[in-house]
Amino acid sequence: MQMFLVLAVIALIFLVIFQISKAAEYVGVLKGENESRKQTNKVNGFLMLAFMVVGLIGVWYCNEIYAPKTLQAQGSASYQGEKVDSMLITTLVITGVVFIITQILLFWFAFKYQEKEGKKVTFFVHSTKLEILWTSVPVVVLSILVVIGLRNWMSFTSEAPTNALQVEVTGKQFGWIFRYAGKDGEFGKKYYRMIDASDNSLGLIWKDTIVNRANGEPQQLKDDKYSHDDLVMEQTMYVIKDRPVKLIINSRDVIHDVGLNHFRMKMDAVPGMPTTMWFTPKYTTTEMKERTKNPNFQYEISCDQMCGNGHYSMKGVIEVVTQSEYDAWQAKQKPKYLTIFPPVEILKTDTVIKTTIAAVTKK
Ligand SMILES: [Cu+2]
Repeated sequence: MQMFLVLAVIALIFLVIFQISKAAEYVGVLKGENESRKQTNKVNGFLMLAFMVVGLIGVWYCNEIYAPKTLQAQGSASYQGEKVDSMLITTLVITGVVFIITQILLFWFAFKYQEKEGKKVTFFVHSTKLEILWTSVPVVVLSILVVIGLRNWMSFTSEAPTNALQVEVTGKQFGWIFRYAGKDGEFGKKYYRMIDASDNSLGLIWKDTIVNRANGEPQQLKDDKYSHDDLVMEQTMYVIKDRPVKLIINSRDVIHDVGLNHFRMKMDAVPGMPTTMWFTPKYTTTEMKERTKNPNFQYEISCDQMCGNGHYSMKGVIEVVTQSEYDAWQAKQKPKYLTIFPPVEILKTDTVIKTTIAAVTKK
């Protein structure tokens, strides 16, 4: 309803402008061409001022309505993201001030210096001082912004703190695969030719095997013990409040992009070229539900790179929990390796039971 009213007001304003210009045209016909031009000139001058006032009010009004609906209003959910927010605010304040000053000057000049009887235009060709001024000021201001940006970028992509939780994130058409190093703290090796959609989505080398290279030559792969306790899961990633998390980002097919809007983080997932970034979550998911007053709140991992026809469906969930909740969750997880290759003892017990049953049935 509100939107309809806004559109109706805009349509009415245009109608009024149209009617005024029509009326001016008729006046012109009656008064003669020269007189009419002077009249139109005056009307246009006033319209410029009106457009400026309406436009600036519109900018302020849209900001009032839409700003609270953006993620900006929630605040950053990571400590590093606060720096991103402060950069955004600084840039918006600088460009906002420049925008308002230039727009006011633009429309005010159009009104003030309209054609008038006996008024002559100043002939002004060049001013070196002015050129230097309006080149150097933006150069200095933009350089400062870029340097601050680079410094922050380098800190998010530099070596993570030693206590950081490491999570490997792999993008695929269309979803996310997360891997934790398990108890040994080391990620097992993987090889893309080992990828099997049914039980080895990352291509972990967890048995001695021979695969064919792209050129057809056989290649011997050696079982990597570190892969045996790796935890592999899809769609939901667990991270810990107040503990840095380092993401090691890969892609299994095309270029994806790990977009973490609540944490103000983003990084491309490039096939064959792992990228990294780290951040420290500030609020647990439960705390965020209270902060946003939204019981269904979820931290989202989205794909920020058009990657195919299912791109829109690449929504993953991040659960930010406390250290104890994380430990409890981790204790419940079973490494994928154990599902594919059940421990020998179980097999043995299973065989004993089967033999006993067979023996009993025989009797
Ligand atoms: Cu994608």
